[in-house]
Amino acid sequence: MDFIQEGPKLHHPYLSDKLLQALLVRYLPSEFQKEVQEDLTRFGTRVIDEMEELSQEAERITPVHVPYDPWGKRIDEIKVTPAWNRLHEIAAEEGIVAIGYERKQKEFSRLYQFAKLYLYHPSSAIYSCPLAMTDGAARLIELFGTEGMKERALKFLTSRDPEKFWTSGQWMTEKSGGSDVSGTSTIAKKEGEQYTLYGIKWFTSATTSQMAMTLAHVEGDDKLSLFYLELRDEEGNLNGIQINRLKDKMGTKALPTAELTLSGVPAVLVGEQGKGIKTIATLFNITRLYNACCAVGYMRRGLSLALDYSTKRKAFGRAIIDHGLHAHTLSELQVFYEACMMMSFHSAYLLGKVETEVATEVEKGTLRLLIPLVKLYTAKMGVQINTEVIESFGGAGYIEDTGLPQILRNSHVLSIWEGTTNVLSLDALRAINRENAGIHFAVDVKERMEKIKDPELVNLRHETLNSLKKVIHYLQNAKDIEDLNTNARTLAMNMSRVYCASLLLEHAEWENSKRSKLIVQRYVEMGLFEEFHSNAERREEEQIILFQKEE
Ligand code: MFK
Repeated sequence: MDFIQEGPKLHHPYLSDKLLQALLVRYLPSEFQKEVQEDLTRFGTRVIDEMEELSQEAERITPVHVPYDPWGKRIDEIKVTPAWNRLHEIAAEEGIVAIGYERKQKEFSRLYQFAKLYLYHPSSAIYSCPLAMTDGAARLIELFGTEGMKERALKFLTSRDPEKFWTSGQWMTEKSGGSDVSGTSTIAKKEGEQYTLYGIKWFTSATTSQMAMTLAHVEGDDKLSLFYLELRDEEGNLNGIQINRLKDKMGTKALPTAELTLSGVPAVLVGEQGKGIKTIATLFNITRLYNACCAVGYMRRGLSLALDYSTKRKAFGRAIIDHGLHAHTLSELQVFYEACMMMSFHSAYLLGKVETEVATEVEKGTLRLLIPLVKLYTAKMGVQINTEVIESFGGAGYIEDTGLPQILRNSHVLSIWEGTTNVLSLDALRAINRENAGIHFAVDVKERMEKIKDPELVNLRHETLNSLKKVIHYLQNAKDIEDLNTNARTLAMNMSRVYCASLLLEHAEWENSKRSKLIVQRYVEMGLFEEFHSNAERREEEQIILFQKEE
C-alpha cells in the first residue's frame, strides 16, 4: 500500500501552551485567574475550529484593487475575501483591542490582552496588523485627541460590536522617507480650523480601515505634524484619496497594503503642530509591542507544529524526535522562544502598569528602552526559529499548501516594518542617551537579580550581572557618538540577552523546576555578550564589504 505521511496537528493553542499558562499564573493576581483562563480556553477552541480555516482562506484568496466600475467611474474598491472580514468581526467580538481599554483587570489588562493577541495572531492571516495600528491610534486619541475624536473614533476603535468596530491605518512611509520619516513630503494646507492633505503615501497597511493617522508638513513648516483623517464620507466615497495600486509583497498576502495619492483629504491636527514624530511615537510604541507579541506567537506556532510532526514522522527506523540530534535542535529553539516570551510578556505587563499610572520611575524608563529592544530581538529570533522549523519538516516545509512557508514569510516582515533592526538599535541608543533609560534598565536588572537566591542559579546570576557590567562599562567609556552608533546593534543585542536572562532566572527561581533551570543555563551558555569594537576596528571591518564595490 502507498505510504501516506500524517501531517502535523494544530493542538489547542492555550491548553497545550504550558509556558503561557505558567506566566499568567505568575503575573496575574488570583482574582483574575479564573475568568482569564476560562476565556483563553474558550477562545483557543475558536482559534482551531473557526479562525484557522478563515486565515488559510484569506492567505489564499488575496485582495484585489478595482480602480474603475464597468462604466469608467473611478471607484478604487479593494475586494477582500469574506474570511478577512470575518477575522475583523472575531477580533471585535473577542475584544482583542477593547480589553486594553476596558481595563477590567486594572494594570493586568494589557497582559491578558496580549495573551489573547498571541493566540489570535498565528491564525489571523495578519489581521493582527490592522489591530496593532488600531490600538496605537486609540491610545493616541486617549492621550492627545480632541473631544470630537474621543466622541467619534475612540468608541469605534475600542468597540466589541463587529458592526461598529473601526480599524485605523498608520501612514508614515513615503517614497522619500522610510526609516527617515523626516523625508516626508506630504503638505497640509490650512483652511479655517481644518486641514487638507496633498501627497503620496508609499506603504499604507490595511487600506480598508475607516481612519488613519498620518504625518505631513503644515505649509511653510519644516517640522512634521500629525493628522487624523477618515478615509470615506457618509456615502462611502473616498475622501480625496486615490488608490494607485496594491503592493505585491513577499508575505502578508491577505493584508491589503496600498500606494495612495492624497489630493485634498480633510484632516484634523493631533497634538502640537511640528511635534508629529514625538506624538506618533505613542502609536508606534504600541505597534512595536504588538510586533513582539506576534513574533512569539509565530515562534510558538512553528515550534508546536514541528514538535507534533516529529512524533509522527519516522526516519532511520524511529520517530525523528527519538533522534537525539533532532530533539536537541528543537530544544535549542525552544530555549530562545521562551526567552522571547519572557521579554514580550514582561513588556506587556509594564505597559499595563504605565497606562494605569502605577508604574515606578524605573519601570517607566525600562519600558521606554525595552520597546525597541523587544521588537528587534523577537523579530530576529522569529525568523531564525521559523527558518529552522521549516527545515525540520524537510521538503514538506517548502511546500505551499502545508501552510508552513507562510509562517516564515510573514515572520520576515516583523523585522522590517515598524522600524528595522538598525533603526530600532539607534532608537534604543537615543533612549539611553537622551532619556536616561539605560540607568533605569540597569537598576531593573540588578533589583531582579538580587532576588535570585537558589544556589543552583547563583552562577548564572553572576554571568548575567557580569554581562550587564560590560555593557555599562562600554557605555561609560565609548569615545563618541560615532562609536556608539556603529556599535548600536551589538549594544541592543547584548542588552536584550541580558534582560532575557534576568527574566528567565526570575522565572526559574519562581518555578523551581529542573527544566526551567536548564533553560536559563542553556540560554546563558549560548552567550549573552558579544564584544564591542572600536571605531578604528569598525572602519577596518568596512573594508570587508567595500572591497567588492566598483570604483
Ligand atoms: C503584527 C504586528 C503589526 C505591527 C503593525 C505593522 C503596521 C506597519 C506600519 C508601518 O510599518 S508604518 C512605518 C513605521 N515606520 C517607522 O517605524 C519609522 C522608523 N524610524 C524611526 O522610528 C526613527 O527612529 C524616527 C523616524 C523616529 C527618527 O526620526 P527623527 O526625526 O530623527 O526623530 P528624533 O528627532 O530623534 O525624535 C523626534 C522626537 O520624537 C524626539 O522627542 P523631542 O522632540 O522631545 O526631542 C524623540 O525623543 C521622540 N521619539 C522618537 N522615537 C521615539 C520617541 N519618543 C518615544 N519613543 C520613541 N520610540
